Amino acid sequence: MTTRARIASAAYQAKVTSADAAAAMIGRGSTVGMSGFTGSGYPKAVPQALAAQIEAAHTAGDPFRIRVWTGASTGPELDGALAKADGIEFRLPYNSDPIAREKINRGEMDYFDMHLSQVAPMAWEGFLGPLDVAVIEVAGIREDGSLIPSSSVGNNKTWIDRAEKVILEVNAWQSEALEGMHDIYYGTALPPNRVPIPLTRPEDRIGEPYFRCDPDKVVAVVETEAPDRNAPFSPPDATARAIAGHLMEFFRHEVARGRLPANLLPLQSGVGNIANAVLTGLADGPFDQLTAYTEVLQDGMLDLISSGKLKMASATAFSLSPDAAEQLNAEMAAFRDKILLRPQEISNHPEVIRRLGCIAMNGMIEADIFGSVNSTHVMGSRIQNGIGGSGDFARNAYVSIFMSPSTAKNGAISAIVPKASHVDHINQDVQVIVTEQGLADLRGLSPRQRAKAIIETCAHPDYRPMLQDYFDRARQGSYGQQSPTLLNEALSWHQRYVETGSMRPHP
Ligand code: 0RQ
Repeated sequence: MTTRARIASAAYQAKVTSADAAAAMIGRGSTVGMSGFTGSGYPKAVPQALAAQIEAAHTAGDPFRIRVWTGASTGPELDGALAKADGIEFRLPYNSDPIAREKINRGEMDYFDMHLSQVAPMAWEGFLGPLDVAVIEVAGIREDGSLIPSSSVGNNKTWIDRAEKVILEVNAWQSEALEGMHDIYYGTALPPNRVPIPLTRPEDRIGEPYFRCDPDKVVAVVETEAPDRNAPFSPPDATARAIAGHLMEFFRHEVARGRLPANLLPLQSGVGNIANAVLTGLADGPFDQLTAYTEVLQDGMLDLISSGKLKMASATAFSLSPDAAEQLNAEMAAFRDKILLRPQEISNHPEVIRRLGCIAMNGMIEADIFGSVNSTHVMGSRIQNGIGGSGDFARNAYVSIFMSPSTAKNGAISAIVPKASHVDHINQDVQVIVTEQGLADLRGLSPRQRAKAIIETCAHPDYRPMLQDYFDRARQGSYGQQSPTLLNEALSWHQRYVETGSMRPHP
């Protein structure tokens, strides 16, 4: 079907224009809410046209920048292009683009890294300020003017409702069979009028398949035919397979003890290669009739659905390698009754996560010996991505799991440290830590017991004696003995890395 045929409403057809003309409608210094979540469903043409206009303005000596809000990370045509043009003054709520990351870490771009479930409520509460323009990718426009969502939902409902002007990109690359896969809930309200979210099973439909949109606000419709762009996953290596193996053993054990049902509980799986490897482990494991209540659907989730092991998955976005995205597009109809895409305030809603009892599995940069986790800041100051949805899930999960290789940078850095250089997840929100060395079940353990379990089970053998020696001395010299810590020495582990590129003792 051509892009034009995807625009069934005559009123919207009359608004079709070029990406350049649409970008020119975005005023200098505007706050722009764009669609997009983990490399899917982001606008591809207008941001690039806007980046070119910003570059020209810089060259002409009359520069301007905009403020960009999204669902989560986007693609090179949005964050990459705008950051390269030095066009972003302020960014929320998540970024994984390397050019934008550099600008943020050089102090040239302000970045508000936030819990993804809180973005839409905070926008409605008015704390984020006004929203001038929404730029939203859709898969089509229906005759009645309602919008068929694209490969991510994210915060689109909120941006469309809150923005003064709306620009739509209709992308013919997106599968037409996406229609019907979305569940857009319009029942949220601000306190004191907030009501319970009526969702008790991952498969429950509580909303409608389309976005409502006031046609008077739509100032431009732009036609595109361009793929979502995501990096491919690397095949699971020995480390990832070992982590997956420890987790499978843990699940088997929990089922045998009657602490988890035989088909487990709704799975949440974070971003990255390790998370994807765990899903591959589940495909080869003994568990059937699985469900997922998660944020993003990676290649491994689709494989689990195809193999019949996963009954259904609820998320807010796809996050697929290019091959998996093309394959899904070709086979979308077969997945339609097994996948639901929801707004991120629902996919990540603490109330729902707690009710369903999700098994949360997220990556980390480092954990300290008491189980506090750093997901965001390398050496406590340099942001990698952001907290994303990991906090929404970790605090409210039935079991909250964090996983990582036990070392980074070819063994020069230990992922288990005396004290995390930045804390995203306090030890009370971290119940299980797993590295390729082993899995530490921290539930019900005191800080001193946790330290013993983490050092003995998760730390790499190269670092275990150093950590044990440190902890033994902290058991003597610490100010208090609830969480024994030698403050200066604990942080010197990170200092050592800054000075020599390694956490090993100075030569
Ligand atoms: O750096 O790219 O320069 O080589 O950090 O690390 O090993 O590629 O790991 O892709 O699994 O990401 C926590 C970042 C892990 C991710 C994090 C360096 C390492 C590499 C990336 P290089 P890897 P992963 C729901 C869940 C927060 C959001 C979240 C993340 C780079 O999981 O962003 O959970 N989580 N969302 O070398 C120094 C260490 C290091 C280190 C790793 N200890 N010290 N550098 N690195 N550990 C989904 C969403 O919310 C969207």
